Parts: sequence; structure tokens; C-alpha cells
Amino acid sequence: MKEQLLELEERALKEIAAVDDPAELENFRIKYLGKKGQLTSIMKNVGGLPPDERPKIGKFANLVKTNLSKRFGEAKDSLLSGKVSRDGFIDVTLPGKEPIIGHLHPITSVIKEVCQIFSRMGFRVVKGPNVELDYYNFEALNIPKDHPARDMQDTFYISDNVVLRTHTSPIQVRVMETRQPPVSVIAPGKVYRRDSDVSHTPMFHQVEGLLVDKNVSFGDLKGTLTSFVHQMFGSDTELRFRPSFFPFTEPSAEVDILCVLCGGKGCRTCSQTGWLEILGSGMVDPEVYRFVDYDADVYSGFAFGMGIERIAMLKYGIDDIQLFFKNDMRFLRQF
Ligand code: 2U9
Repeated sequence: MKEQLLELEERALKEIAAVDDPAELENFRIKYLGKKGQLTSIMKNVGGLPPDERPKIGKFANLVKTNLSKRFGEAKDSLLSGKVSRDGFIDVTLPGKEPIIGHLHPITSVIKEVCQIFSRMGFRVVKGPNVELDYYNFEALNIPKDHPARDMQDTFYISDNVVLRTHTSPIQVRVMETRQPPVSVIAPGKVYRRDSDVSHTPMFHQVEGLLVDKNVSFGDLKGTLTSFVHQMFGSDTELRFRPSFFPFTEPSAEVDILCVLCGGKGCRTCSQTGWLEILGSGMVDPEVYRFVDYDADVYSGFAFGMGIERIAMLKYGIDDIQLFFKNDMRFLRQF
């Protein structure tokens, strides 16, 4: 009987190791451990053994039963703990795997937000080439031949008169060349400058705007940009227009907002001034109209430009521009 028990144990252990669904497991239990099961039948015969053999075989049979019951319990636990069986058993009570849902890069979403604000004010979004003629990038924008921006140290030259655009202004020149006023356009895109440190990258993003019509005044510029700042940074954001200079606008002004970090008290971010520069602007210089055949006696207009990385850094409190270009998921997931 001992051999019988040993053979049964070996066979049962082999069988249970291959069981991978709950129905098979129940069949196993009935086959070996059930009331009419094979082990139960053998155990029923123990009573008929000679009295000297009975305790030894009885004890051995009980050990086999304990062992098979234990294996049965373990197999049941492992099947119910959510493992997916070969034929598709799934524990539907387990929490699902959360899919990773992507989203826009923070720079893309800031560009979209800026464009949406100006679109609502009637500006049309326009695009243009990244590789640009010197004429559109510098000449037609009244940037003189000896201007430092034209230096090989500052601009990526493809050839003598072809560059990687250093701003998106050439897009507006191309628009002006093809249509007479009124024009109101917004030009987003990548720009390239030979610059790389904690606050500069050789490629960054700009959004520029241009509006030309009859009777456009500096008041229109101030109203439009004040509305933009209030929509972008909050309606109670304090701002100021500070005189500046650009070759393509006259007069020119830079727009500062009260420092978002110190509230105007002065800190490292605002270089103790209490103000943060967010964009440049001005009335289009009549010199530019000469290149595109606009009548400067009839038309006037304003233009502005902003660096998107800078806007995003101020909006989200980021202190390192390089983070936008590293594709580190720990950074990107926060937006
Ligand atoms: C045309 C005429 C005028 C676009 C302008 C600025 C002022 C300006 C800078 C902001 C930060 C560039 O990214 S930045 O370094 N831009 O300050 N841009 S006015 O003026 C134009 C554009 C097109 C035909």
C-alpha cells in the first residue's frame, strides 16, 4: 500500500504543477482528495490492514494527504492572486494597469496659449521658413550690415546670404510683401542663435506679432499688450512699458511685469529690480515700410516679440532653460 501511496503522490504532484485554471484545479481536488477520490479510497483500505502495519501506513497516508492538500491550497492562492492563465482567466478584482497618457510639451502648450490669446483679438497665425535669406532676416528689417547680430559669432550662416533665422520677424516681412494693410498676424516658430549657457540655447522659440493699418497708435500697442499680459499672467498682474531700442521699431519699448517671485521687493530672479522683462515691442520703423512698398504716410503699425522659453519659465517657476530640451520624463510629467 505504501508503494501505491507513493505512486499516487508522485502522479498527483506532477498533475497539480501543470494546473493553470480554476476548473482544472477543482477536478484535481475531486480526483484525489474528494469523498470518492483516489487518495480517500486508498485510505479507506487502511482499516483492513494487519494491526501491526495499520499505524505506520495510516500515518504515511495522512502525510501524503497533508502534502497534497497543502499543494492544492498554494495552487488555488496563486491562481486567484491575479495571474492570467494560458486560456485567459483574469482576476477582474485586481486594479488595472494605468496607461501612460502623453500630453503636449510645455513649450508647445505655451505657444498655443499665446496664439489663442492673439487669435481671439483678431490676429492670424502665419508660418515661414527656418532657413532664411539674409535679406528677410536682416536687410528688410533695417538691421545694418555692421550690426553685431549679423556677426558669425551670433548667427548660424548656411552661406554668405543664407542663415538660420535669428527671429521670426522675416515671416512678417514676407506677409507684408504679399498683401497691403490692414494686416494683423502672429508668427510663432523656432529661431537660432549661437548662444549656449544656463539661460540660452542655440535654438529657442519665439512668438512675434504685427499689426498695420490706418491710424494705429502707440495706445493701440499698449492696450493690446496689456490685455495679453492680463490673459497670460492673470488680470491683476502689474506691468510697465520701459523705453528701449530695436532697429525695426521706433519708438520701442520693453514690457516688464512685477516680479512673480518677490512681488516687487527685489530678488535674485529679477536682479533686485522688482521687475521681469517679458517682451519687446514698438511702432514699426517707417524704414521697414520702404522695403515692402507700404505707404508710410498712410499706414502705421506696431510689432512685438517674445521668447517662449522665458515666458514658460516665469509662468511655471522654472530656473533652468536646458530642462525644456532634455526630455526628462520626471520634468515633463509635471505639466
Ligand atoms: C517686422 C517689424 C517689426 C518684432 C519685435 C521685439 C520687439 C523684441 C525680442 C523679445 C525677446 C526677441 O526672443 S527675444 O530675444 N523681440 O524685443 N520683436 S519688436 O518687430 C518686428 C517684426 C517684424 C516686419
